Amino acid sequence: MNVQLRQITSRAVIAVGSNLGDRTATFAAAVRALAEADGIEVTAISTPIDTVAVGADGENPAAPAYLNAVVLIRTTLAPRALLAVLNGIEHDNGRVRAERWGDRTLDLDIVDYAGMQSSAPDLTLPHPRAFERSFVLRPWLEVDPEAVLAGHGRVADLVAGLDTGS
Ligand code: A4P
Ligand code: MG
Repeated sequence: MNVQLRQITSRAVIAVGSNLGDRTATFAAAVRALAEADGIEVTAISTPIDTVAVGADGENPAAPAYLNAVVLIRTTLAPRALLAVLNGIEHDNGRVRAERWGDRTLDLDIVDYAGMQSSAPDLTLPHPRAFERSFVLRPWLEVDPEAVLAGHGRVADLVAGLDTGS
């Protein structure tokens, strides 16, 4: 009997951030690496935007500015396997983990994985700060006007809330 097994494909949203080195080249290398990774298909790439660095105390214009973007993917990888691939791409692009929220050549976060919700510290889903981050929500809305952030609602509404401060 010839049983064909189809691998389950999930949609995920990756946030890309860079505020050290040649940010544009790093962004391009990261997208290329994602597209070439086994089990990942890139389906959309937002326009990269220049953003003021956000630290624990809010916006910090003294820190190097970020290039931020969102990449939509379809993947056959489970969430932690996907995170391991992202960490490998960060490492290949010179990421050194010195301090939390510190400046970095490349940060790749999983914003959403198939609407899954998890509070595990090593992989919190959706990303716990995505709902309040303009530099995640606006690029995501650009590539998916119907996007929904699990537990928080429509991304379009979250962006509108940022605009009005509500
Ligand atoms: N981790 C848990 N959940 C996730 C997830 N959904 N995606 C764990 C990715 N990683 C997740 O991450 C720290 C730990 O989070 C990892 O062990 C991972 O297992 P990290 O990348 O080593 O360190 P980090 O990026 O400094 O920490 P974190 O908490 O991801 O920082 P944030 O919240 O992402 O903030 N300002 C602007 N304008 N633009 C930015 O992109 N980014 C940050 C980083 C701060 N300010 C920024 C920006
Ligand atoms: Mg990170």
